Amino acid sequence: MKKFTMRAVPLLVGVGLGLAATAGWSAETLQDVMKRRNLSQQDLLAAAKTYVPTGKRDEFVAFSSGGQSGQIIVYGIPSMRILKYLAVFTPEPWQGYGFDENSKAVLDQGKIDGKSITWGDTHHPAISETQGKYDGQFLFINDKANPRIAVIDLRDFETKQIVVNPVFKSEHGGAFVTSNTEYVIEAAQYPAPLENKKFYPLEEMNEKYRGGITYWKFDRKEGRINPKESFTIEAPPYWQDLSDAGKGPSDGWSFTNSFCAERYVGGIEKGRPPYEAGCSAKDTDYMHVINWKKAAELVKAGKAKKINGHDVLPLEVSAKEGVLFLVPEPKSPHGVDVSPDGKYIAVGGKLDTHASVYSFEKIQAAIQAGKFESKDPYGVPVIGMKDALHTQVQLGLGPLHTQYDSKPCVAYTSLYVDSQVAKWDYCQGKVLDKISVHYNIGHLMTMEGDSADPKGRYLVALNKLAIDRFVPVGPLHPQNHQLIDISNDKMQLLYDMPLPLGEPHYVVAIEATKLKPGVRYKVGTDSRTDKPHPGAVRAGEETTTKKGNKIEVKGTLIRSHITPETIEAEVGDEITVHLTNLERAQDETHGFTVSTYNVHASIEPGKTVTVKFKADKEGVYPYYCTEFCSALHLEMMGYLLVKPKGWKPTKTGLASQGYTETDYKATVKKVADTQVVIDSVVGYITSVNFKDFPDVVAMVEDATDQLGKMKDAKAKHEAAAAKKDWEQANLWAEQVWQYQVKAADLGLRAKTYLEQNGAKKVAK
Ligand code: RUQ
Ligand code: CUA
Repeated sequence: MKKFTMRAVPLLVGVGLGLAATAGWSAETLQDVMKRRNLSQQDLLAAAKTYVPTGKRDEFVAFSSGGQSGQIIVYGIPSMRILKYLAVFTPEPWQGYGFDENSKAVLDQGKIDGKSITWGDTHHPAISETQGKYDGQFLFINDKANPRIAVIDLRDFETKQIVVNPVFKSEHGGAFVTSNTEYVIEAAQYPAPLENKKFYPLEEMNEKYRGGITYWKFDRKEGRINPKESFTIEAPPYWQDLSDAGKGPSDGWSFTNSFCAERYVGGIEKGRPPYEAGCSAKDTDYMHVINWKKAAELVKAGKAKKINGHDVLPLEVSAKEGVLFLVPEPKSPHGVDVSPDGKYIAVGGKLDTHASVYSFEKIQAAIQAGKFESKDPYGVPVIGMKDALHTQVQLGLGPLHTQYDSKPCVAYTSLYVDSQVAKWDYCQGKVLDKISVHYNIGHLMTMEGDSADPKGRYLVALNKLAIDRFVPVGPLHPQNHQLIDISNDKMQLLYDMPLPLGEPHYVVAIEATKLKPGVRYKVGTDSRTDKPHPGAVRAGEETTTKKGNKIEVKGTLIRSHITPETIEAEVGDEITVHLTNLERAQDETHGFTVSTYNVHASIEPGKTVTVKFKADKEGVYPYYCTEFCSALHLEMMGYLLVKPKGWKPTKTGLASQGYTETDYKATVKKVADTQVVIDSVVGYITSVNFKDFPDVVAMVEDATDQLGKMKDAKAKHEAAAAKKDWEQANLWAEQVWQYQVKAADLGLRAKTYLEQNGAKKVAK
């Protein structure tokens, strides 16, 4: 290897000793622990099934809706350890989301009628699919309250795009993707006029209010939704609820259920029975069966009308051209889930005891034969329930959502009222097992269980209520996700996981090995656009420029300093700071904030981020790095000096530290001693096959960088010493030592890594 003359630091080397004296506690046996903690054999078995030993990783990664937090919660299965919150619709300070300019631009895409909306009611995450199987590239999630869809790139787990639905006022049946992620489906919930900012009275519900299903075109290469090629299918003012896309034989079709097909209008203040009474009065509602491929062709052929500048396929066209069909579903349906082979569609009815399994083949046969039992008031053909049903299975009270097992014909359905999960055979139509959950389960989720290739193994019950399961934390309880082992005939409850961030509605879980996120960006990347950031600079190219009252800083971050260390401004100046993290080592993120100016950024290795603010008050404002990034992290700071207009300095030069020749010599000796230790670490690293470990290579590169800077500082202290300027000489010698410290920090981490990962000796 190149000149890698590292010198470690006594302070870092001494740490490894001194822990050996504590071996005494391992004397307790398993039996002792069971007794002391009052654990049963069952508990132990459950623990063994969920425990992921220190240093090991989970088999699956779950992406949970964050409910009202507007975020996504990422956790591992089976450990149920939370790994990250993904900032989506809501500002999140750790990630700088909504506090730096680049992420603000993403949040701003979600403005509605010019208004910033800083929260979301997220319901359904969806992982991108290829041929119906999770491919681990992208994640989508909807916002029910403010009809929007967000796109998250799983290369860096960052939100890249928010699109606002141009015609809905609320939505629920999204995000669901088609088999090859051609489209992301989003269905409305509460009917409203499709035209924006247009009033019609409730009396005109039947004529002027509409539902719909939007098909957002996804451009996989760009990693973004293309709104121009997206369209909406106008639907009757039934309350569209959930959706799912067909796959295999049903690819090209999608299914959206609905409730309140009564089109009931409540109004208790006018003496009318409430919505809940009127909306569930009839025995059936309608599943919408949609030929989206045909719809896309019709839109291309110019059959859509523009509403709010967006293509909407009119109801008459869909009814006439064979795009939209309805099939009755039992009482207040909820959940519509296509089987892995694409042949069946399971629907739960909140006020029914059955799950209804529809056959796609039968639906097609009825359509082909033109066999319809009626038309709805909008002229949409209705297929008879009997002509579409494969089977109905009595499961229990309040069946909602269904997920599939890796075993053929096996499905799981949540029973809200019974607080149970039913395991059943949807081919034969029989119940196989039931298990109680705590309490009032909404969605449930099996591993990749809504894809064409479910993995079985585990099921998570997303319980709406936790009640008594956890240590009380006040009237607002956490949610309870319960992990259930489904690998055997009988289901086994393994673990309760409190989720303290909104009400998660749905979760999707993918095999961890399918995710391949990066650990750093190409230097100078704007992560929100995936393009080179115009404010990026390399080491030594940092600039601060002032034009009129605009100050622009192009700075860098590397352990342990921010360049520049001073920003001078006058009251009223507008300050833009672009910062590039120059680190290559994994996990060396720096943060950046300026006291009392409400800006913050998280700058991961390679990233460039911009913060902007107006220096509207005179004073002295420290800025600093907010991530504990090295032993000298606390020194990673600088001052923003905001001077009054026309201010003139009265004093020049800084106070002397009073360093003498003795101080300088002591520092030089410290540097020499440190070098000896560094050399031994370098000796070790270069004696093994460190080049086979990319993480170590990155650390070595960073350490080499640090050491590369020593030369300049050394020249400076020697030149100052020659002039007997002991102050400058000592300080520059100290700086040499700082570079050593940082290099040693990396070197020791690399050494530990190599020792723990079985590095082998190599011939020199
Ligand atoms: S919901 S509990 Cu998916 Cu919004 Cu069913
Ligand atoms: Cu960088 Cu702390």
